Amino acid sequence: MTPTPEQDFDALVESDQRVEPRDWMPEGYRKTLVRQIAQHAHSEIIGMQPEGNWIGRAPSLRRKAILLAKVQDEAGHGLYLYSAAETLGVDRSELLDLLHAGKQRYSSIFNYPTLTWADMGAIGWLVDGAAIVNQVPICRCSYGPYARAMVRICKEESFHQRQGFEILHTLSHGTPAQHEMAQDAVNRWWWPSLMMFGPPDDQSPNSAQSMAWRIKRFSNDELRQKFVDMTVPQSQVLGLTPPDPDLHLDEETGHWRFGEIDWSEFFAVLKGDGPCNQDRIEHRRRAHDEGAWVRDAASAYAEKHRARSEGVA
Ligand code: BYC
Repeated sequence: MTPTPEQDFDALVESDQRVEPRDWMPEGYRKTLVRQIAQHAHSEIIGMQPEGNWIGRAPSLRRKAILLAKVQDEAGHGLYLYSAAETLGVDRSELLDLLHAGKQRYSSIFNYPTLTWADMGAIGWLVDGAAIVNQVPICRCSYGPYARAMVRICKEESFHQRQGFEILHTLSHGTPAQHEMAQDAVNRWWWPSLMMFGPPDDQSPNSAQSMAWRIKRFSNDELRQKFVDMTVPQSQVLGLTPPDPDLHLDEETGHWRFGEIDWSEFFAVLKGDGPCNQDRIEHRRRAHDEGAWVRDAASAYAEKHRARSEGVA
């Protein structure tokens, strides 16, 4: 008997091959991917704001050039991801409209302010570090375009993480005031970074299905634990202390056990009540409106070339 499209799809996923845009896929699979990839793309472009805030105030030309390049990388990641989403039949402008209308999310982490230069270090070390732990498994996600986009993104995130580590290492080993600034940034970014992995497994409505479809390879709690295990030894090299009195090494399992996460803060940020939610989205909408002429000019230019190549003009 010829297999049904659904059986073909299940067999493809089961055998760890990639689903490609023209393959049949369940509507729920397509919708889940659009939600996750769009949220991921939006996070990259909203994530440019907290760091963009420091480009003009970087302490040296070298630091300024590095930060500028990092923020540009994030714009690039947004573009790869919107392109990956477009292979699922949605349009980038449609996704941006949903973001601007508050109907799609971006990562909770970007609703916190960047108060000092040390925050650039903490974002690189902790936020990009968390992003790597979350995104490396997505390189093996069942949907081909998303998995492939993630390969290059992860390589660039590794540079970002190292530059953040280096900023913090320099500050931590500098004057007492610089050390204190670095510790203060770690104090503020530690818990929100743990929240980036999403709600605990027993409150994560999408995990079971996303894992069955092999969009997700590990659960939120598994990745969070992996991140803590990777990061605590690095904090010791930095000479900085995560702000968690309950953090301890479980000798039996080799895992670093951490204290209770304040999930009420996470859900408040998701609802729009984080310290910077309103600023971030207002800034994004304004940038979009002010950039309309650039999109119009690019479209007119592309149209002119198309007409010329077809011999119309
Ligand atoms: N923030 O069932 P769950 C970067 C939502 S950019 C906001 O566990 P899922 C960087 C979730 O969407 C990094 N919302 O969901 C850029 C769901 O919403 P609905 C961005 C969150 O999808 C610039 C609900 O809560 N990375 O690194 O199975 C500079 C229930 O959650 C968050 C990605 O986007 C959150 N933290 O798992 C520097 C990675 N967590 O259904 C750095 C790709 C959960 O109520 N995404 N929600 O609308 C993923 O891996 C998964 O979507 C998540 C969540 C692990 C985040």
